[in-house]
Amino acid sequence: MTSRRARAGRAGSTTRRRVTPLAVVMPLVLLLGACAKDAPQDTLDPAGPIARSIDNLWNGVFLIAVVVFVLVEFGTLALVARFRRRRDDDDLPTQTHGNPKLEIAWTLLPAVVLAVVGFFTLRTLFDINERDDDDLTVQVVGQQWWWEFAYDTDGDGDFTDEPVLTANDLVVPAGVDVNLDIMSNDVIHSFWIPRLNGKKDAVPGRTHPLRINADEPGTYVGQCTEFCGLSHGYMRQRVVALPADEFDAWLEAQQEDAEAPPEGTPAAAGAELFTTQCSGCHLARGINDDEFEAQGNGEELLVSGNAPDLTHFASRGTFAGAIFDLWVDQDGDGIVEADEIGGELNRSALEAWLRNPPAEKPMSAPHVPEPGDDKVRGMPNFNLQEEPIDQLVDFLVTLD
Ligand code: HEC
Ligand SMILES: [Cu+2]
Repeated sequence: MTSRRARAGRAGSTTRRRVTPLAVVMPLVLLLGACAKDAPQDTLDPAGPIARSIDNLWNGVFLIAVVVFVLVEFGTLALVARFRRRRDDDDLPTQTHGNPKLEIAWTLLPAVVLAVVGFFTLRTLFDINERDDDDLTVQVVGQQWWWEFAYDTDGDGDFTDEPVLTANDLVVPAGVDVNLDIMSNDVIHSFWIPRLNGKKDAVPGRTHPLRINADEPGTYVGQCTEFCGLSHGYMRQRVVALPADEFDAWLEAQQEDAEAPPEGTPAAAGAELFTTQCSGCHLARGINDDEFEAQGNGEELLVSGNAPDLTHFASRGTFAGAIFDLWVDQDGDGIVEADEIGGELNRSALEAWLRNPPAEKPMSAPHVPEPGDDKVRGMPNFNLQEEPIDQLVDFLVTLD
């Protein structure tokens, strides 16, 4: 006959056996995860002066925290060991109440430590937020689920009189401060490029300033860090820092209109399709200006009132919230860098996007919208056939 206790004992030991590997594996996974090499979104690996001053502050605060932790933990352990109950001794230790000297000390000491930390934190905060209005300013607009960047090229504080409007890739000159004015068209998002600065929320109806500065030309990745609905996990952003002369050339080129593809080519057929099917939301300047305006600039169809400007679509490294590579990542480091843009087209990804966008990236855009319908979030499925998809892709890559 098995007693209840024996059964309970067996059950207990099986749970224990199941729990033990998990208890070992979980901390190990965390520990190993923290050891990741080549992690592109590493705040502890700052790539510019602003991120570096945050890192310096963090190092100091961490050091203080380690000292406090060691003192408190080892102090507690020492006291436990010293006053533990001994086998032959059932007496309580001498009971005391209060020790003014000790209590004053452990009130004052933390206050002093916090005041020191607070001083350096505030100093860093003021330091990294000080901006010079003569620096290039870019308006950053978060929306479900991608970022738009508008450039104030003449420095007059207005972003709408400039035709420089792009998405996903925030192109900046390397080695100088760039001001960002961060906003949102729908819900709260948060802009973060960990190697260049801290996070800043994008809140509808407000403009939040941020500054970035990248020492070296390169591509710095980040992601939206405020839950913003269905595809929040598929909302990324990149900063592409270029040498000054390349940046100037980029800025010039972005101001040009797109050129219509030569007549009779598949790309020309694509442009035609684009004008009829896509003008409700997307503009390619020089291609569908009139239709875009007539069909409501995206405002009639979209909750955010806005879809990516495609005038220079092919000059970007990624698309759809920087989730998909537009060009093949030649060196296999997981990031399409400036010198890989315009190389080998990642054609299958772009075709898949046009075949059924909500299947590639979850979006609440279930059907082909008409003006007057409920507004949609994201790009709907147009049930396009393979031939028009090919033609559209041929057209889209001419938009460089
Ligand atoms: C109802 C509005 C709407 C229509 C119509 C529409 N799109 Fe889109 N499109 C969007 C939105 C919104 C996004 C951004 C989706 C995201 O990244 O989450 C997008 C993204 C894209 C992108 C990626 C752009 C980038 O830089 O990230 C391409 C390319 C594109 N659309 C092509 C097309 C083509 C071609 C058509 C016509 C067949 C079309 N779209 C019609 C709303 C629309
Ligand atoms: Cu977001």
